[in-house]
Amino acid sequence: MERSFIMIKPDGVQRGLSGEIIKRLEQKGFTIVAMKMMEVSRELAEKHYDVHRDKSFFNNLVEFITSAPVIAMVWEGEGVVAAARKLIGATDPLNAEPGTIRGDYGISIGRNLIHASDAVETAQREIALWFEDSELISWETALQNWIYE
Ligand code: IDP
Ligand code: MG
Repeated sequence: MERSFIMIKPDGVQRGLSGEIIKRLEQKGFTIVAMKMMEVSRELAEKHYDVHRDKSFFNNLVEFITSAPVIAMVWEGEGVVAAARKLIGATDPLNAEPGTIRGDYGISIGRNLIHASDAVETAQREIALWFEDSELISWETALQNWIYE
């Protein structure tokens, strides 16, 4: 079953939107495989955003992600990587559609509330970066047959 790395960023936690964000993923039918609240080290933040290392916003991004606690999660379900990106909306909240998390709750690109892996291979890299294998809980919801045909 497909998995995605999803993180509620410091602004999402501070604004009390963690429950709302988790609720949206949960109600879609996806399941939580791992979840931890944590303070992010500079080293981890830089590895996570390595692809953006040469961008002008890289330093601000790392500063921000390490500035206050985040909630790091792994979610599971059919097509969860692409579906989570849709639920989250465009990177710039002002361009994100209403009904998406960023579209409903954000304004600034540097305060867009949530991260989600952008591809299945990225998800595998990010999950391995943020979690030990022993932290991932394999389980099947009793609602399986009511969510999947
Ligand atoms: P994504 O989070 O939608 O995948 P990416 O392009 O991977 O977007 O960028 C990672 C994060 O870097 C974004 O979520 C956003 O917080 C920040 N970011 C991206 N582009 C800009 C920018 O132009 N200015 C400031 N921050 C940016
Ligand atoms: Mg990205």
